[in-house]
Amino acid sequence: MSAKKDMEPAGSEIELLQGPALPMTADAILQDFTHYFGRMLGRRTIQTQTPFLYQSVVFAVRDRLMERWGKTRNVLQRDDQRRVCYLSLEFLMGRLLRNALLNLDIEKETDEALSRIGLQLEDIYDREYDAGLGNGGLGRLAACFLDSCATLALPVTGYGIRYQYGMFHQRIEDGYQVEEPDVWLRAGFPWEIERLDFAQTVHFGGRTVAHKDDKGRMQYEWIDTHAVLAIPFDVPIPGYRNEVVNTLRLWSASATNEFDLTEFNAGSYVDAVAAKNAAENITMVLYPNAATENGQELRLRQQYFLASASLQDTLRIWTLDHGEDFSEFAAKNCFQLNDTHPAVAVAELMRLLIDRHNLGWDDAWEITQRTMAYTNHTLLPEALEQWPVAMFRNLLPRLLDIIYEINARFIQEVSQAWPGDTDRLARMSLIAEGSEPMIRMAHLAIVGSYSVNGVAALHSELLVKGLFRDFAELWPQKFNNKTNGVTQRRWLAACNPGLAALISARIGDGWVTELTELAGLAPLADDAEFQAQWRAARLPNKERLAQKIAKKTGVAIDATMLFDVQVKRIHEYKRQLLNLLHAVHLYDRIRRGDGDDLVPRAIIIGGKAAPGYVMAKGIIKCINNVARVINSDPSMSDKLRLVFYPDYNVTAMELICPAADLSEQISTAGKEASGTGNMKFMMNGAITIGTLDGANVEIREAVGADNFFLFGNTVDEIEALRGQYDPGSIIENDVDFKRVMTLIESGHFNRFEPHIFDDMVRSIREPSDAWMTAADFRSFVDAQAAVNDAYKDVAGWTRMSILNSAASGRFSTDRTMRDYNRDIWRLDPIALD
Ligand code: B0W
Repeated sequence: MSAKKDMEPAGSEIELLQGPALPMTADAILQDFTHYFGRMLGRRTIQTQTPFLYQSVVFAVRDRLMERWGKTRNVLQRDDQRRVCYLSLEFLMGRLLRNALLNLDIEKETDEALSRIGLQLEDIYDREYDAGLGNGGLGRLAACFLDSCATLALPVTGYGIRYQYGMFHQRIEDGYQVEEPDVWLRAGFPWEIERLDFAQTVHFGGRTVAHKDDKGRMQYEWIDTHAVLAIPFDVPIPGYRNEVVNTLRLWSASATNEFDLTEFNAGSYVDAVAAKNAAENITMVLYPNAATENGQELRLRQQYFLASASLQDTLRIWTLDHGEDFSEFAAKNCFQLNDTHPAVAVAELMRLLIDRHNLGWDDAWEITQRTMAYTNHTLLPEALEQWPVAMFRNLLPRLLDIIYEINARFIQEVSQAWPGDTDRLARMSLIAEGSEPMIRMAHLAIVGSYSVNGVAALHSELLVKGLFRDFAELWPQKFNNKTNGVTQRRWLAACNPGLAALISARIGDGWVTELTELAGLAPLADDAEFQAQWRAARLPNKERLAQKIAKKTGVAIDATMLFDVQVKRIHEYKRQLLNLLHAVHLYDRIRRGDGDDLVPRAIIIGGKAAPGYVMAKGIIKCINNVARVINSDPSMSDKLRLVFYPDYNVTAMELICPAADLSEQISTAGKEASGTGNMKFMMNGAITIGTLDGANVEIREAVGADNFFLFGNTVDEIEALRGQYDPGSIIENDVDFKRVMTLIESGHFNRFEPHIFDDMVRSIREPSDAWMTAADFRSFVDAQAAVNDAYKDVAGWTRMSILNSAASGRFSTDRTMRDYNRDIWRLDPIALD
């Protein structure tokens, strides 16, 4: 051990970590709660509407996390362990209190403490604001990863951005989505600790100058920049009952000087404050993932800000202990890039090592290539990031120099591997030439990384065969698959306590940390008594959701109906439209008196559309219009309900997934990289209706074809169809489809709003429709008919439900993280004393 192993500035360790730990009893929790509520927050009476009750509970819990957090950090420093920085522009954390109590094993004690003063823990949970620092699956995956890494005691630190405004709130007005800002920090975020002592400076703009040093080596300087301060806020990430507490470090931008004193003294107060605002804009708002928003300079600023601050932080920690000796750096550090969003880190690490730490190019490049690993999350061309070279030159001139140099050396390597293959060179180059040259961030990420992975087996295969084929031919060993997962602590234990208790009563609670133990449920799938208990455990979940829907939308749903659920971002490739066509088909059948064999069904759709995505917003409006017609038609009342669930988010999913019978995973094959909602539904006993896309393929393999409703064209069939696709004749030759289209096109659902659905309907009829909705209509409707029949057989359906849960073991992020660790990270677990 070296003399000083300290990530923090020198100072003697305070008593906190040496004295007796805080008791985990109801008495002690109540005492601490009272202290915070009365003494710190200055409250005298208990009013349930204030945020102070919730805050006081969090402070009492946070104290208990704090001790464990300190110990975890101490051990990390002592053991000088290899660690991973998970770099992500998104961490969709949701609420943290229930999860913290579960992992610390003090839910009962906290409940007891609060009930003594007449409070309900459930009400306190409801006071917590959902931390929505992400768009959807990619951000929620990062959050599930953190939970699993802490539970597996893996030294992984999340690095992200502390957006002032997270994912917007969605209100539905006259059927339309209206966006409202998410002011999630208004009442403070009591989990976070500001670490001003670890602030970093990040530079933008200016220019580079080169000169030779006294040894004749070229030195580069980036000068005349605008500097912005990056201030870290740390959030504790507790492992499940293992005393580990990892860290999520979120950066907030601030002006380096509160404001420019020269300008201030010269009398231009406004200009002085403007500079401060420009700096703070960087972390103001999360981009709501829209192709139309791509290319925004502010977004590039966010990406660089995250990459630079996080790398500087890592180098700060490194040099505390190792000085300027980087020989072991790559053995002790790994940076996992969550998609290309933080990929500029490849060039930034080069810059820091060369310009700041005086390494030569080759040494710096070896370190970079040995520390960076890249995860791809999408094949959609519009999501593949490219930045204009001109923008880089203005904003990050030194980084552009470095990217050009990386590219020059890379092109050299390619031309040696394939002499004379200029097409391939152009395809693989980091720069897309053209009237406006662009930097291909995915290529930068691949070239700079030792590992490139996709997020489900099919997706990884398509990457290697298609999008990244040239690279996979050059470096086959870099490419691998890591199928996504979800944490069963949040997505079963916490959100479905009734079912969780039933499962634990039968097979023990080992599944909470080893999800494959759910396989022990399979032998019970035909047991009539267990089946009855299974249904009895799920029914209150459906009632709870029905109540919430009634409150939010005014639509009454009976809990015995088939709950048919599709919740996810609204996107054409996810095909909410196909779901809607089926709803209209059912409506049409019932209207015609052809609905006698239909089981009562509630179709529930939820999700946000990017504010600039016109078609997606049109789809929301259309769902709402169809819903209004269906729900106000008395002949539908006990047969069919359609609801749009507003403001879908993590907290909503915690209510929704335990209540779903049918999980809609109906994307065009080849478009959904993995999906993770599909896994949450499965775990909670919903049965999937889905295409062979993303992780659906593996879900079906795990549960067996008999317990999955498959439909639709495969990836190969979709590709073969392109060019000869004729939706017009498909519609013409299918009476059901034709009726559905006629109803919609006749204005039945938009009597007083003429033409509002024209573009949407036209997209279905277009031979160029990339999502091929019409191609899968018939098989979707047939699969739904099979669902209908299966639901009538109560025992048969329950059996399938149990078998789905039982087969979900593979879809835990505990497994995903073990896979990453085995193949990419190679971390030792934190060895707490
Ligand atoms: C997210 C955000 C942005 C952006 O802000 O520009 C661009 C792309 C994404 C994104 N999200 N790309 N892929 C995803 C989703 O990631 C999850 C987790 O791996 C997958 O389950 C989904 O299939 C994928 O769509």
